[in-house]
Amino acid sequence: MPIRRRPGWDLPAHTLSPEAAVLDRRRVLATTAIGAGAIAAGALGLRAAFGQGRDPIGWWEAQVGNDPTRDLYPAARVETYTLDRPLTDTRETITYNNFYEFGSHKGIWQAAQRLPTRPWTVTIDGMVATPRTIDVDALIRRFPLQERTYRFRCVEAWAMAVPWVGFPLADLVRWVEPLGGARYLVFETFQDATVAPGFRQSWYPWPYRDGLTIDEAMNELSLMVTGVYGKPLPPQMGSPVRVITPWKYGFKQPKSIVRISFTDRRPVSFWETLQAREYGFWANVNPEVPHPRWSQATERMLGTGERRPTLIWNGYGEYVAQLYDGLKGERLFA
Ligand SMILES: Nc1nc2c(c(=O)[nH]1)N[C@H]1C(S)=C(S)[C@@H](COP(=O)(O)O)O[C@H]1N2
Ligand SMILES: [Mo]
Repeated sequence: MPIRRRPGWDLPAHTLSPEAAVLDRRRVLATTAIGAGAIAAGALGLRAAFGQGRDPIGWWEAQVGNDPTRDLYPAARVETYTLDRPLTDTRETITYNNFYEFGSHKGIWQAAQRLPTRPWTVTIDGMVATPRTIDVDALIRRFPLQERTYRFRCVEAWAMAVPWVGFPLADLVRWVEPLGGARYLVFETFQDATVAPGFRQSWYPWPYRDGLTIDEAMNELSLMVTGVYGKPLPPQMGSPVRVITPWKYGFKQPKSIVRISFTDRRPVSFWETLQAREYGFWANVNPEVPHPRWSQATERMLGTGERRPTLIWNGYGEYVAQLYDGLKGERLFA
């Protein structure tokens, strides 16, 4: 049985995400010995390096000035994907994040500034015609970038509406030519304990990973995201490249990807490894299937706090419902 418990480094309870509350007692006790000191040291180093209280937008603009792909922005907007709600305020989006590598709370934007996003390579391996490792700038320049406005829904019931910039994941899949038997692809996040304190929290099954079926990856909605709000991604949002599948809960959408593997076996994700009873493979947004610990009927918009009814498939059923026709017996929620 999972229990809700406050870890030893004593975050205010309201900043601790429900996703983090899956830890069992043994793991929680282990943190007090090692975790607290390591995290405190990381935070101090950061304050020394960057100074306190800098404006998140200012940080971002400074990074954009050094980004080798900045000439690709802003990208042309594809008008097909319309929203039923206003875009979420930029500052809210870039300062309220889940990125457990940098801490199991929402306020990691400053800690994430330590992520060295260049040089950066992405390895594409497993069941593909030609496994390869590609420089991320070459990857980003390989496919035309476009802007799309999408709804985003975290399994914790907060939501936002975001203008992402990226290229269709289908373009990448076609380029790498999966072998006939390949059925899934798995995204893996960077893992470097010298830049992110979360890796010292050894009860997490690092690196962060999650996967999709090839059919899901080929769906027109699936986007390899390199930017947001007309600029390259800030580190806290998964720079230099992440994946976005807007009909799925946020945890299915790994950030700062270093590897994409093609396989014939269904992968077990980071969250599924931690708590299979709560987080499964499909993780499609569904207001009628509660999380074991809370309802999914409504969501809270970042910034405004507005409560809205959650939409089945997060409102993208016309694009994706047919992907799941043969799977009615499976848990299609989390
Ligand atoms: N590498 C990595 N990717 C991740 C996560 C994470 O902790 N690490 N959290 C996921 C979860 S739970 C959510 S809700 C989204 C949050 O994305 P955002 O912070 O850019 O809004 O990132 C997802 N991708
Ligand atoms: Mo999430």
